[in-house]
Amino acid sequence: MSGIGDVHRILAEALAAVGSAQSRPELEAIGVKYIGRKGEITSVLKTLKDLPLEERKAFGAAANEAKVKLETAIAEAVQKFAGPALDPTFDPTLPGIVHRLGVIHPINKTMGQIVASFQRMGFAIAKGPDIETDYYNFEGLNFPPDHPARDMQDTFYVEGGLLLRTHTTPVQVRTLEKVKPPVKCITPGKTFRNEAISTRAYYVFHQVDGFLVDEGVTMADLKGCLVAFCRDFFGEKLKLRFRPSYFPFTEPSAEVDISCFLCNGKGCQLCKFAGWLEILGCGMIDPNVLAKVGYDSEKYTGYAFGMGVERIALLKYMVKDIRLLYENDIRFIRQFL
Ligand code: 2NL
Repeated sequence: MSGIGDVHRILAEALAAVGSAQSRPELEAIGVKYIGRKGEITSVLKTLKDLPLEERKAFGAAANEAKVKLETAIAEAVQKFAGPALDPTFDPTLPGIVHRLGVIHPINKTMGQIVASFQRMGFAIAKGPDIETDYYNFEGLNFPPDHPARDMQDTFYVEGGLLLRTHTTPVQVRTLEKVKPPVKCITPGKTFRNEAISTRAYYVFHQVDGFLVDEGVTMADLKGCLVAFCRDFFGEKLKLRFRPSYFPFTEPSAEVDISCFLCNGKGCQLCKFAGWLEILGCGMIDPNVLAKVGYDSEKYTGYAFGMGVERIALLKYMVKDIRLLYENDIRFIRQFL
């Protein structure tokens, strides 16, 4: 036989269990134990019919109240273990946001291809500072003191008699000073010239210079190397033309033209109907330059070359204005996948 005291005791016990429950299944089990079909409170309610009428009322009310209290307590506790509410505005059937891959900038891409081509021919890579001394940029490269390229018009001078290198050739002088021949190396990098900006010129640009110094190096070695590079880079069927030219640091000097890869030399917009495209400058390193880095210029000879990366990129991708390479308009850059 149960009394109201029993109901209160069972309810207190059940509420304590709810309070310490750690999961939904635990709460469900508590529900079954106390208010399920064979639960303790349910059983108590089943004994009502055996009680005298006067007691039945009060006892029934107490047991029902206990049942409701426990139901409410369980319902509240279940909330604690419920997952986050679903956002009613979220539509899982919508297509996802596509994060497009970036692309390599056309200048870096072109420079990487030039560098890779020379690496395949066994050239090492050397790097050097963007800010240079007059010695490495000019003096060591046999620039006469009154050479126009030293003019304030072309060179950005910075504090302390230093300057922004106008070519990457100073790195070659630094390299030659450090190592003994045979040396075979290229110097890719940024260069700076104080020039008016136009469709063809910008005050920052990139250059890949290269040289080889050893005993018995001749102009034929230079030709072989550059023919191999141009055919590798622009196409196997190219013709090359070596035109005599002048650089303070090479003697003899030449400029290399390739037959236009677009029209095969017939003449078109790209080659301005000349059939030829000017690609790079080169020559045999002036013995004065070799002597300045401490080499016996009777024993060693070397060839050297240099090319502007932007110039080659503009030709290769048929871009009409160099400024497009520096504006970084993502719609332009994305085309160079
Ligand atoms: C051009 C022409 C050139 C070189 C760069 C060089 C390197 C050494 C000694 C002598 Cl170690 N010269 N480099 C030679 C001839 C031409 O560049 O038009 N560059 C954009």
